[in-house]
Amino acid sequence: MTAPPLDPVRASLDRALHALAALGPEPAAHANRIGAILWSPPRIVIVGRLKAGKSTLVNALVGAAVAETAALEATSVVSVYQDGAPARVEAVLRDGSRRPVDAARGQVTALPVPADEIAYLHRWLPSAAIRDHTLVDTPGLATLTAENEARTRRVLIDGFDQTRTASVDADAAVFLFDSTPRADEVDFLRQLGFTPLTTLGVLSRADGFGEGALGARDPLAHAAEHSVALADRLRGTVMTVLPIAGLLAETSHTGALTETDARALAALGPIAPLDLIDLLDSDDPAGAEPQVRGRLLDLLGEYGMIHGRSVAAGGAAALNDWLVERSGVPQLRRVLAHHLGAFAAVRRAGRIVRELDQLAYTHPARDQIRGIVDGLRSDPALREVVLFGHLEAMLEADPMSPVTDELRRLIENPTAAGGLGLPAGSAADQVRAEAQRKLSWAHGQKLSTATAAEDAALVVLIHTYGLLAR
Ligand SMILES: Nc1nc2c(ncn2[C@@H]2O[C@H](COP(=O)(O)OP(=O)(O)O)[C@@H](O)[C@H]2O)c(=O)[nH]1
Ligand SMILES: [Mg+2]
Repeated sequence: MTAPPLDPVRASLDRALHALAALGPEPAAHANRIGAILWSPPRIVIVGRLKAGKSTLVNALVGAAVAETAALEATSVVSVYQDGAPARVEAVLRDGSRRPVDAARGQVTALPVPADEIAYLHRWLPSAAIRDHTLVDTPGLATLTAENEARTRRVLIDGFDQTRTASVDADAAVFLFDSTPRADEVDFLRQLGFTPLTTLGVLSRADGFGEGALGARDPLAHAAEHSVALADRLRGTVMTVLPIAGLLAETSHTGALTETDARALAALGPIAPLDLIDLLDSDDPAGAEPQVRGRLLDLLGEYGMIHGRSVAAGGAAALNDWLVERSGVPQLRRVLAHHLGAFAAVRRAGRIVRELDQLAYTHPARDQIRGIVDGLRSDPALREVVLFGHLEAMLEADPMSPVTDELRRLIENPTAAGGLGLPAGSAADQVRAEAQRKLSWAHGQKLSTATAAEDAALVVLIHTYGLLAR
């Protein structure tokens, strides 16, 4: 087996770390520590209110029922899901020490110490679905329990630079809400320090959206429409909003559905939707035994039961395919792989540059380390990483500045024309002229910058436009 080729960003960072290690045994120890960040997959944290459907979505993405969704003790602590064999669970305590945790088929039934002594549960399971990014399930914010919120904050914010060992170090976030997110949820998300490029919005429980399964409108279509409006309204917070029915995906992706289930569902076919819902609350054995109907409801929800009946006549495999398609999860996976995951990797690379920067200030070999960092910053392979760092700083300092928009467009559009706001396929001389125009604009801005972040960002913009103008 040969190792996959390094992408250019990682290759550059790897070279820089080797140069650092060559400075002596002590710098080599730092290189090893920073290298561990480089070689572990980016972490994507799932945040949202209690009962928003976070753990259900984690199960769907992992393809196994590993995240507890019942009101167990384990639902109140942060869990980190990482690809690895053998499947096992460790509790990382707040002092950084680790304890093994009993887990039967991945499910944690009891914690080895009280929940507030635990920073997070570290769970390994062999799953290709989490090979490229580690998933972090959180207990949920606000409402109901102030304690859960403190636990989520502790790991994600305070834990971030204070207790490095116990911190989760997430690179991107999936933000779940089941209608319109509340102001306090959006605030919390901003405090986590993610940018719109590293935050994906999910309109969860889309199968029950609006008037629900019995309403005049199809809830999934209604949710899709609402998602577009929300994406526009939350443009400063999320990259986009996707409607997701996590329950349907959990059932189909974990292989829970049997041929018996499909037959039982199909047998309910002749019953009118309203009568079917009434029947779910009664002991009447019509169509199927109450406990069979209860199981179907747990697996499919009201929407899946009402609309899945005709599909179920074609068997469990057909029903499974229908659930996958209706859930919206294939689309979510694509965004995770190509957009959110990609920006998470960019952000992680930026963290490595910042770690090196820190050393260049504090280490006795600061001059050599400064040389290594300067080399990285001017490396064309790291152009996006450097721009991204400035975008993060600008979103913090002055999100409304036109400089922020310029940075965002350059990062989101890999082509020269797109980065300058020109249509794809613009002629080379048009691209040069536009770059020249923006160069003059940036020089003008540089005369009266509002913040230090803007001043630093303009230096990089001027350099970038200068390259494009040639
Ligand atoms: N109908 C429906 N129910 C869902 C969906 N996602 C989650 N649920 C249910 O909502 C409840 C809370 O889900 P859970 O994933 O534990 O929420 P968490 O607190 O955010 O982790 C569970 O009973 C789930 O079965 C969904 O997409 N559709
Ligand atoms: Mg949960």
